[in-house]
Formats: sequence, C-alpha cells, structure tokens
Amino acid sequence: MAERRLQPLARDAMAYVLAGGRGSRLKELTDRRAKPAVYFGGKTRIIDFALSNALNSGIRRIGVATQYKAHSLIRHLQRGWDFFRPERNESFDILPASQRVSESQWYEGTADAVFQNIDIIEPLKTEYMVILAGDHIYKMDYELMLQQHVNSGADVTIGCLEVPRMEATGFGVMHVDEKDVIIDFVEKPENPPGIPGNEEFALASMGIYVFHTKFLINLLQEDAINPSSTHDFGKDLIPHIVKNGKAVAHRFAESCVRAESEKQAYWRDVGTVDAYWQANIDLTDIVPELDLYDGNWPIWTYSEITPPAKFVHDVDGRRGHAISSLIAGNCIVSGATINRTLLSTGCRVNSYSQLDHAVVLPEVIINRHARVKNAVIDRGVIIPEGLVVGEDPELDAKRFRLTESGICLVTQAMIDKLGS
Ligand code: ADQ
Ligand code: ADP
Repeated sequence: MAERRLQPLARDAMAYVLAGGRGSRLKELTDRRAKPAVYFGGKTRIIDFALSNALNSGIRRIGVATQYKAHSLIRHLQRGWDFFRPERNESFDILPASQRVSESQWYEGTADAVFQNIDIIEPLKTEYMVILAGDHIYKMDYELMLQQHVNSGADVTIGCLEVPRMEATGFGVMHVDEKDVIIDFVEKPENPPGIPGNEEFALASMGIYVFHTKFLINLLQEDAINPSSTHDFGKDLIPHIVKNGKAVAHRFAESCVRAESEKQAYWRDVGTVDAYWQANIDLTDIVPELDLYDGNWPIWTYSEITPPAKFVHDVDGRRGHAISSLIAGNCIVSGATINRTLLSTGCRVNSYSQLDHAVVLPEVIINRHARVKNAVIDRGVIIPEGLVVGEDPELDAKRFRLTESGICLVTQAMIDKLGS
C-alpha cells in the first residue's frame, strides 16, 4: 500500500475519459448511441461511473474524448456535467474528434484521441494524467493510484484486476514481479497466461493508466510519427513502456470503493447484452453487489426534474404494484404487476400487463395485457397490447434479438416490423 501524502495528488491531475468507442457487442443498444451513453441502473448512464469516480477522487479537471455516435453522449454531458468553473481551477472539456491536427483524420486509436488534444491538455499545466475508459461500471479512488504512481517512480501505472484466465482474451494481460513491476504485457491474447501460482486467473488491464503529463506528451509525440504504430494505448504505448521503461500494476482491490454492504470489489464491463442485462437485474437483489445508495461515493448524473413515480389501481381495482424493482421518476404503473425490473424515467405500464426481470429504458409504454420477461427494452419503445416477449424462444428469435442465454433485446424498429 502506498504511503499517505499530505497534499492530494488528484488536485494536480486531469482525468481524460476515452468515450469514443461503439461497443458493438451491445448490438442495437449502440446503433444510435456510444456505449458510454447507454443507460444503466434506472437513472444513470455508463459514463457517469468513471466521471463520478474522478469527481469523488478530488479530480477537478476532466476531458472526455468522443467519436462514435456522440450526440446523446454530448447532450448528456452538457446537461449533467457542465458545472465546473475555471475560476476555481476546474475545467470540463468535451473533445469530439474535430480534426485539430490533420484535416483528414478522425481519432485513429485511443492514444491518438489524446494526442490530437495536446494543445488543450498542455495549457492546463497539470502534473498527472489519469486516462480512463468511459465504459465500465465500478467505484474507484484514483487518488490511491496516483500515490502509488508517484511512490514507485513508474513511467506508467496501470489499473488491473484478476479475472478467470479464459475470460481475459479481450483484455491486455500482464505478468508482474514481486513489486508489481510489469515484466510482460500482451494485448488480447488468444491463450492468456495465468498468474504464477494462481494459474486459473490472469492479471488483466482495466484500461486505466496514470502518467506524468510531460512523459505522456513526449511519448504521444514520438508515437504520432512512428509509421508502424496503430496509436493505441494497449497495442502500442503500453508494450513499448514495458520493454523500454517502468510500468507498474495497480491492484483495483486496493482502491476500489466499497460500501459496508458490498462484499467484494465490483467491476463490470457490461459489454454484451447478457452482461448488461445481468448487471442491471443484479441491482434488484435485496443486498446488491453494487450499492448505488452509498452517500459516501455518489454517482452523479443528469436527471430530469420529474413528477414522482405513481402506482394506481385499474378500473377493476387490480393493484398496480412493483416488488424488488427500481422505478425512476415520472413512471406510472396502473394495474400492472412488476417483479425484478428496472423502469427508467417516464415509463407507462398499463393494466393487466406483467414485467418480470426486465430492463426498461426511458419513455417506454407497455400497453395492456402485454407480458415481458428476461428482456431489455430500448428507449421509447411502444409495446403493443397483448404482446408477449421472453416466453417462446423460437418466436422471440424471429422477432427480436435473442441472446445465447435467452435475453430478448427489443427496439422500436423490431416492433414496427411485427405489423408488416
Ligand atoms: P478495449 O476494451 O478493446 O481495450 P478500446 O476499444 O481500445 O478498448 O477502448 C478503450 C476506451 O477507449 C473505451 O472507453 C472506448 O469507448 C474508447 N475509445 C475507443 N476508440 C476510441 C477513439 N477512437 N476515440 C475516443 N475514444 C475511443 C482496452 C485496453 C486493454 C484493456 C481493456 C479493458 O487496450 O488492454 O484490458 O481496455 O477494458
Ligand atoms: P439516448 O436515448 O441515448 O438519449 P436517443 O435515443 O434520443 O438517445 O437518440 C440517440 C441519437 O439517435 C440521437 O442523435 C438522436 O437524434 C438519434 N435518433 C433518435 N431516434 C432516431 C431514429 N428513429 N432514427 C435515427 N436516429 C435517431
């Protein structure tokens, strides 16, 4: 564990959030929005976790690099995160790929997404850069990672966690010595190397990097003129430092922020429809693994000011009720039965309908007598009267996107096709 310092290092750091990737394994959920903009947990979007971590860690300078389908992401950031004041040495910059360096280029890779904004980063004169991915669900105190970075004298410090070995094929995987200095790093190996002595697990990069700003800028400038580089942190920059400099692993378990109720360090990629559905439904547990109600580490978001959620009887006196469910504002549940479900802002669930293990995004209307089970319903979908989702895999596979484990993803385009 790093020594405590009197002056918080976060005060002298910029968080740079990479939020440009599509997240194509989320299928139709990212047809119109980038993965960081996808709704999670009833009120928040995925990017709110990385941004809240930065804010709660004491970081007051934040940049967000956007690229793929950034409209709803940018709108969310402008509405919810635009409260930083230059007078207080704070800044919040949304950095769309705007062809600042060369007029013919979008961001080529994650390193390029930082390189192209050096002229914005440098004048801020922060000592440290914390590079983050905008697409993971976790609570982490970056101050502790900054302290380790300074105390170890590393060129780069990389956040890492232990994952089951064969699940590490989508990650950068590292080998470390007894002081957690990284001696080998392979990006997305087909056959990930295990941890010595714990071969069933691999040490995976979380895609979180801490650098001294000056070091990073020099490195990015060298990388930009290297014709064989793809300008990516995981593929190019990190392997280069591991070979030629000092890269150190920071264990997530040390800086993970846990509420009393949370048994273990929580981190999820939510990169597939199955993982996304599961992580949302997990929140309906009586004591969930991720505590969104922890006042010591609030997850900030943009949220409309809405009337409260309302539950009413239908005309026959049937109860409208929800159990083990998260219901956001401006929802009206009338005479419907809701179990283990998340209803985002502004939904209507009408009489005689049933929702079970459903993740429902904002402004969805569930008409009478519909039944929806084990499903993700995209924003604004109108479920027609009597429609049944999630009970007949053969029919569901024809109508909706059905995952291997039997979760249905439903969009309005799929509903529109039902009538034709
Ligand atoms: P990947 O998960 O494959 O690997 P990558 O596609 O490089 O990550 O994206 C990382 C982050 O950058 C994401 O938040 C994404 O949205 C964003 N991003 C991608 N392309 C971008 C672009 N052109 N402009 C702006 N932002 C962009 C990385 C590391 C692995 C590590 C995993 C952990 O390379 O070593 O294990 O993250 O998830
Ligand atoms: P979010 O739900 O993430 O706030 P929206 O669903 O409103 O975002 O839309 C994301 C992006 O797609 C926005 O740029 C929006 O203007 C655009 N959009 C919304 N509906 C459609 C549609 N039916 N066809 C094409 N683009 C759309």
